[in-house]
Amino acid sequence: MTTTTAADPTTEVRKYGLFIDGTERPAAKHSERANPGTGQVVARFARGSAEDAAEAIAAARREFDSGTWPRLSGAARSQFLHRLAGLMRRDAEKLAHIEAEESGKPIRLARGDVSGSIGLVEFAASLAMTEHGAIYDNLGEGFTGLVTREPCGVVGMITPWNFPLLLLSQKLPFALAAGCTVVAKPSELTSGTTVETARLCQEAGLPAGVFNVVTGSGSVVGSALSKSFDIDMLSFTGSTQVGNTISAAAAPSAKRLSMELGGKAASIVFPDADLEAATEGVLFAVLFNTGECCVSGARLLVHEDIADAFLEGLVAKARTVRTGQPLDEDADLGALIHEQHLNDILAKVAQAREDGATVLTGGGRLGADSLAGGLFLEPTIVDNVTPDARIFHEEVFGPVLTVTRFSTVDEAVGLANAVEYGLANSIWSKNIDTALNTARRLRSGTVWVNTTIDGAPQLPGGGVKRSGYGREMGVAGYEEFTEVKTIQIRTGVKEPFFRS
Ligand code: TAP
Repeated sequence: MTTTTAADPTTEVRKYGLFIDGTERPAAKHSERANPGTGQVVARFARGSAEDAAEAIAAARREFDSGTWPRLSGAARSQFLHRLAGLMRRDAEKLAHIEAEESGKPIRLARGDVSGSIGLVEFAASLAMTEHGAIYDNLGEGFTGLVTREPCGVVGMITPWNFPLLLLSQKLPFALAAGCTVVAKPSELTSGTTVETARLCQEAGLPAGVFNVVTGSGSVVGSALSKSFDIDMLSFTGSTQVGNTISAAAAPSAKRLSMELGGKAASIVFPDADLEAATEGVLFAVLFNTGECCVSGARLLVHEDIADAFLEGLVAKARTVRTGQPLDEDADLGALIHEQHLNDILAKVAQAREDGATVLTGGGRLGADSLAGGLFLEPTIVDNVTPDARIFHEEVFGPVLTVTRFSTVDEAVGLANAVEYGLANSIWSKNIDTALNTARRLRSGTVWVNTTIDGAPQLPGGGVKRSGYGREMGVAGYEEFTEVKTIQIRTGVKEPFFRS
């Protein structure tokens, strides 16, 4: 493993307000965010109150109930989304810079997040034009059924810190395409690009009150959104624990929920895989976004016949990965989100050792030279992890790969499915029977075959089991933000029920 030199630390502190009803304004309190690689303060966010949240909800409610947005044609909403995509493209480098500095991710990845987000906005623009209801004209003479799709109303969006812009973009453009109005609450640590998006929406001509952002803590602002009776749907991405708190808080209002929660994905390597591609893929799966990724391939399940040789190659490659400051153009891995998280990861690795695992490489903090003072962790591979070890089940959310061997397809499927999560898994095999039969038996919302952490705006993603429910992206992601209404029409005279 090598480390790269520090990149440009000359950053002005960016100041963000609350974005409510078309106006950006300061709050009574604020918080500061430091770049986790350098410790330098890069942003100042408004800390919204429950009253601020109520004001934003009222604006979104008014716009949904009597504003123009839900009543516009799909073509008009599509045009707006295309304008938004154009502005995001204009500001792409700025957005990537903010994303890297606030979250600690390498700038190269942040650029990918921004272009992925633009792709989602453009895809949502196409759905605004093309999605429509259905007519049943085969119900017999004089009876016609219209199945319409209406926007589901005011949507609350609560998002985490690992992909601030991308995860917002898996929700916002689809909700806007459907005609919903929105109140978003980003993570307190990485709120910059969400407020930037509100600014761009306004520049693109979105009416005031359609998209509101209330930054601040989950326990205040997030909780206010969860409990509100004026919000029709809550779309949440984050931990299973907070998701459960939100579900309970939302229950009295019976609002619709979409829950994108934690994960513990497996990379399953069969002996007939392209082992070079699998080595790159397994490492990418666990180290992508420094392991702070819900679909991170945190568990390697490898066939016992090839395990030793495969691990030798994997460890050698892991040692060449470049960890660097977020703005370093050459960094593959960046900084972790906060100190407590880094310490939690180290504690989980220590617990794994106590449970009998062997650390093959990594396992420690990095802090030499340009990384001094930053929150950096070595890429870590932990062998001999049995299914009863805690680290086999718990989300680590860092650059830590566990290794477990299997001998049959049944055993591989059993191990992959043995965790409470079900977000994604990857299979490495050149045998179509093995690959497809295994894919069909895995309990996860996504399965990748001979690829990993891949995707396209057309392809939905989401979880099963404790990874949540609901889908984002694709047509399914758009439909989440719609309500089905059936209109039944009798023409002519219907035979009477009453005889007199
Ligand atoms: P969480 O701690 O769950 O926080 C997510 C969001 O919920 C933040 O905006 C947070 O606000 C807010 N929140 C906290 N307490 C709340 C409450 N009582 N009521 C309402 N909102 C509340 O997650 P995180 O640490 O930011 O992100 C990591 C987690 O997200 C991992 O478990 C990961 O697997 C999951 N994740 C899942 C997916 C998908 S697609 N399934 C994608 C990415 C991440 P503050 O933190 O600002 O207070």
